[in-house]
Amino acid sequence: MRLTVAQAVVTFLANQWTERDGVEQRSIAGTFGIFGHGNVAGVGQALLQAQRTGSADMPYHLARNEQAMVHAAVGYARMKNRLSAMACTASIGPGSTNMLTGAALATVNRLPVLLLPSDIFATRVAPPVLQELEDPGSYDVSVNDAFRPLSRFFDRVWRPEQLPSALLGAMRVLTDPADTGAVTVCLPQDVQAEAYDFPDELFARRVWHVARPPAEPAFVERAAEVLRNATRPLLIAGGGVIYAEASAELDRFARETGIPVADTQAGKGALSWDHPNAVGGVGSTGSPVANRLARDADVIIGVGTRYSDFTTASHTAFGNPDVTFININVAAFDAAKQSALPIVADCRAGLSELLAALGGKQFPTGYRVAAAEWQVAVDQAYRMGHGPLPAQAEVIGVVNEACGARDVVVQAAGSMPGDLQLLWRARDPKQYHVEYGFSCMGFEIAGALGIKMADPSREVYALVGDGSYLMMSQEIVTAVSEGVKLIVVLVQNHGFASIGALSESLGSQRFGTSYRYRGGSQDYDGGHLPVDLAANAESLGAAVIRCRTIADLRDGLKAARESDRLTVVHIETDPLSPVPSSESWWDVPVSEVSDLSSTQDARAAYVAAKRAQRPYL
Ligand SMILES: Cc1ncc(C[n+]2csc(CCOP(=O)(O)OP(=O)(O)O)c2C)c(N)n1
Ligand SMILES: [Mg+2]
Repeated sequence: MRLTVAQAVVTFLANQWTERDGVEQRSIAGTFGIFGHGNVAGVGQALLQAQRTGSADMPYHLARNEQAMVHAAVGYARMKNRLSAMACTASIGPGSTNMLTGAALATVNRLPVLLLPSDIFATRVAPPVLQELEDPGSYDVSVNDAFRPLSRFFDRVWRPEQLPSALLGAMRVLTDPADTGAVTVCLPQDVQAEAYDFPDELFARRVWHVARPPAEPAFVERAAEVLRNATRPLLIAGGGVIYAEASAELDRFARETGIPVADTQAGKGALSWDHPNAVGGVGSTGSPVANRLARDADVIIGVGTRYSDFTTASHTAFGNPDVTFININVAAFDAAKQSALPIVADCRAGLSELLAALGGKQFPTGYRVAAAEWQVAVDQAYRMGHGPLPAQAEVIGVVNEACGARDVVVQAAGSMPGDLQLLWRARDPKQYHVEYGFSCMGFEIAGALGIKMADPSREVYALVGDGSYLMMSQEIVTAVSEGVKLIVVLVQNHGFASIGALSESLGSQRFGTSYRYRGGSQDYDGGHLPVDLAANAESLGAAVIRCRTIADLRDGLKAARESDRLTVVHIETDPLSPVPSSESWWDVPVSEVSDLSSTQDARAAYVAAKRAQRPYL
């Protein structure tokens, strides 16, 4: 088939399918993009031709910012449990480098996205092309080399002959649950438009089977032996449980063994909050119930978790001197963490096999009393009646109660991820979407767009801090133009409640964390700025509801749900409002020497806290 390289890419991608458990879906369901001279006549022409002639089914979605379009693609892939993803086409130079943060975010979160940055001329007839880096020491280096460490697969197609192997390599990594992340195929500007006689077989319908690898029986037997001799095990459910759709197996495992189940940010919702074995989040922003269980546990069963420092409370969460780990993970890299007994397997398969090998072993369920008491504390936080401005915990409570069981909440950075992990009651494995691998400010609205595109049957709530909103809110315009309805809850607290509190706890006196006029001192201690984010959202095409009180918010959310327009619900909260303690810690180093007494005090507390840190060797 004589096609340009770009036409071949589009035709190939339209014919890739993913299959797991007998269900087939499109591997690459569509393409986000922003055109410039690097892709308008190559990939752009190919997408146009596909639409006009019907030669390939590849919907195109015009984004407003390249970083944000990768966030949208990530939201899409996570909602699809990594079985379907989106491609992103960007122009050369800044269009492509704008995708770097999104690439890192995808790879950190182990979520598939296909990035197609445009690249410098392969033929080098008139260098430098507009926006070319020019490395005097190497003519084949371009800005796109910055994608290499951020991508799980990286290739550059200097010649059309290389395209088949590049595309097949890309698909292999995109569809491998152990290896997936950002996949980058750079397309030089001239090569995109170059024609070549591609073999017909390249464009045949291809189905990528997504495996559920079973565990090595010897490892399961050894893990069962360890567990049979345990007295206080705790299971930690990570995002892998949700991606493997293993909630039913986890439920069975928990009910039949009695073992309590804590969750990570990515794993929240793997079991419903009111499951008899659920004890809430574990780690720095986890529930005190889970953290007390973690402190004493003799065996930790980590299922589908990458053990971020928030999960391990920077290696202070597990205090039993004899604690050992059993990890079930599809990725050998994660299964081996904490010197664990590694069960390298699909979470669903691994849980079933381990349960069968346990032979009916049961553990005491006394923790249920504390878990029930904790829920009373959550209720109180939801209704604390804080004033004069409401507390963020109350906002979370109202959104939680407004949400139907299948609705989705989206967040990524600021003080909300911690408050949400502590207080949110998730009822469905796909309800809680907090991007906390990269915790990237600005993910929320763009991510919500991709989530809603992946499952239009669900109401999607993006909770956005004022800092995140100012960093990246322009995808409101994309959502409006695509007819995608979102509910954006915009929480205005005039700066960084999160880093402000962190700064204070580390002796840095909230320096440089508030959005105010530069006042008399050297910090921003003047009045509030004349910034009206609600008006800003309105100007981007959103319907806006301004709320002053929690009662207003309840009414506002009801109106937003009933509307078919993207609606921004704006509320101001008290950045200093309290939440219950997690009884946990997070390692953020404090200056060892300082002339400030606040830093000296924080350093002393830091040194004391670090004593609880363990290597888990
Ligand atoms: C892109 C990016 N830059 C910086 C940070 C560091 N950071 C984490 S939270 C935060 C402040 C967030 O402010 P806001 O969205 O208003 O949330 P709040 O803390 O007020 O809840 C910053 C700067 C980050 N996570 N992401
Ligand atoms: Mg804020």
